[in-house]
Amino acid sequence: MLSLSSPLLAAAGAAVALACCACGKPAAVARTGTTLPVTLSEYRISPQDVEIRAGRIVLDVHNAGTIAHRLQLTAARGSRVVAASPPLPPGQRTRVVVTLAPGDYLTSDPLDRHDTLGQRGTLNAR
Ligand SMILES: [Cu+2]
Repeated sequence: MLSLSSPLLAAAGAAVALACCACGKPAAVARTGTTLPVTLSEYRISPQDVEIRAGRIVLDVHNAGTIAHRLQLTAARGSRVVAASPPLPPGQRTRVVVTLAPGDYLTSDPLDRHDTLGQRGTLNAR
């Protein structure tokens, strides 16, 4: 009978932990408060995966890149666009106010298909 202290069990535990780390996906950033700073750059949205409280949210969008970018927020189910910023020149910022029901959303920059180059992420409102 395997005891909890057995080296085999310890090895199995380590293998599971390694497998989790290997997936490489950082845990979603949890944000409190109603303002979410979002930084756009070539070709990234930061934070990429974020959890925030549902309700009225101010997306404080800053283009830290060297080309124009914009932010689009889409409902994960049914892909309805719930909020979007205008295209922002490099260095510019804008605030987008949106009221989010609890649920999953996708962030992306559809400008010149930047989303296909990796400029996308997830937002979970809970
Ligand atoms: Cu972009």
